[in-house]
Amino acid sequence: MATAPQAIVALPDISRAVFEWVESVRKLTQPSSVYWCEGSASEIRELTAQLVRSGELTALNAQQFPGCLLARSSPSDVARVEHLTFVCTRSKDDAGPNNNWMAPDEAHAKMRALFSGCMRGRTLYVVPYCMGPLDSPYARCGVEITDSLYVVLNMNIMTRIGRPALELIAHTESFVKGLHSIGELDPARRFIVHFPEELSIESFGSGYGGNALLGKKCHALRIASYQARTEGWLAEHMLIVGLENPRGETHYVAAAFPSACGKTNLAMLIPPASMPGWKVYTVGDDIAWLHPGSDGRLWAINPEAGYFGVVPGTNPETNRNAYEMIRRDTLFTNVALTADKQPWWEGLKSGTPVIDWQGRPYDPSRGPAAHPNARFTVTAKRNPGYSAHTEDPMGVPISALVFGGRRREVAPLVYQARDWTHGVLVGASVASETTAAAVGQVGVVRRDPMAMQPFCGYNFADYWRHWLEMGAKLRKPPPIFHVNWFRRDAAGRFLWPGFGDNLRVLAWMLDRAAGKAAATDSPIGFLPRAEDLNVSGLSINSEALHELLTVDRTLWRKETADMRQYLKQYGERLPAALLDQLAGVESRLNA
Ligand code: OXD
Ligand code: MN
Repeated sequence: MATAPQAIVALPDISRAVFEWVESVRKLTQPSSVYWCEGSASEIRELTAQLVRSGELTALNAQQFPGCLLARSSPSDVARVEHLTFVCTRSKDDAGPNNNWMAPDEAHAKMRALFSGCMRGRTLYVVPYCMGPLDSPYARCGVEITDSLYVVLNMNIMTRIGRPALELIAHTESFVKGLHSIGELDPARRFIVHFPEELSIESFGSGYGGNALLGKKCHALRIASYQARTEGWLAEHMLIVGLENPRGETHYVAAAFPSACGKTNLAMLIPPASMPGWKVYTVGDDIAWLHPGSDGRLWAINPEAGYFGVVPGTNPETNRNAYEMIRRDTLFTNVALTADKQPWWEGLKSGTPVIDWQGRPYDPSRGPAAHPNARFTVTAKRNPGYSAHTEDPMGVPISALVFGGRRREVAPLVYQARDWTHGVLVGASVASETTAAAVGQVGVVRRDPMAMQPFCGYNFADYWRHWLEMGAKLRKPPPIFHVNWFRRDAAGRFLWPGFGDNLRVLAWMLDRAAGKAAATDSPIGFLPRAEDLNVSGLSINSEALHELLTVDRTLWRKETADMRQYLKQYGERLPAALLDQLAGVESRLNA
């Protein structure tokens, strides 16, 4: 018997709560039309074609880079703006010294004035999205309203947009409200504000990824970290990578590094030829949502569906998989062009730039051809190392947690925290040289605890307490490590080759986790001896290896004093356990 075709419910009729919010924003922003995104492939093709017709996107060389497009930002809108990013909790102390704070009423009034009538003559796009696999109990949904089609196309790659997300919202009755307008792209009228207590985000005046793709940093880190604290999980700035050893056993590692410090490269690592039998699978390259599992272990999902990665430096030697991945169906932002419209960037090692990232004839005296923070947006499924477990609703079990920073000196290649509590101090102590991912001076060392300085949606003191409590809940907490791939010698040369050879360090960690590898007990934690690392086939001299694995007590005394000073600002709220751990390191250094 034939069944009657099911009537398709119009998108605005799926969730009353979403419809009412869209209506209130429509009245405020006064767009000429409202477009609800269905999320189908044909719709995305049509929206893309619109941007190519309008000249906002340039189609790249179709033979060499099929399906690839180039977008150019306004030159003053090329990175995250931490100084214009606010967390607006009722109490200032709940945002903490780690955030810029504004009172919610003041922030609402400021943003209302900016958004008022800002979409006149424009289309308002409604983008329902899901962070995490649609069938995962850990997934969370949001709706981004934006007047930028470029943002819609990026959100389509980075998240799961459209009807299924809206249906999930109607079912769960909960969603994060994200309101975005590019405004006039005027840095003087640019604000990215978060209301964690209201589960809402308002972003005005920027079209750049971290400021404008609200599912990413704003939702999946700032709002999610706040939600995670009340719900008993962690939202972290971490990649998730699966490592299969030659015996066929796969273990997953989650690793936090500050922006533009190689998370995507580590997540997509290519094993060196001298480590046959190892395989690497990527689950995520930027964000991990970690939950205690019923088995006492820590489990992780990647809330994102794509990569928004740094382009410069990518080449077949540094990361063959990334290089292959971005040769088709990739949206490039702020790269240069060759004469035959192939994308070009510093570190590519082939081709010649003719047009720079601003669309001008390339002139080396004006700086690099591609912007140092030029990006690719690409679906994770294009990654040749895409893990078959990426979409597992419960995620993957984590065997080791890693923190790292970019430091010329002080931090050795790797060390292991003595236990979870010490590991929280190790994470809280991360310091790193700043990069082009955020507006500001590049190369200055700053504290970036857990690589979350720009992304934690509440007071770090409460966040560290939450980390300590999470550890207490885990019957089998993963060991915690710290790495530094960026140590230099006196002449400024990198001591460690990095990239694929980082697997040597990861392999030691997994052996430590399994209780199989040796280490020496140092004042800052457990370090491998040179003979504990697999360096076969690696051309590194023994002095360099020795330097990489040495703790300089004088530098570390300065480091712990600096850390003590840094922690002071968190006052009474700081968990005493962290100061106890710090005192332990100090006394071992002085012993
Ligand atoms: C990013 C960042 O874009 O951290 O991932 O800035
Ligand atoms: Mn990031």
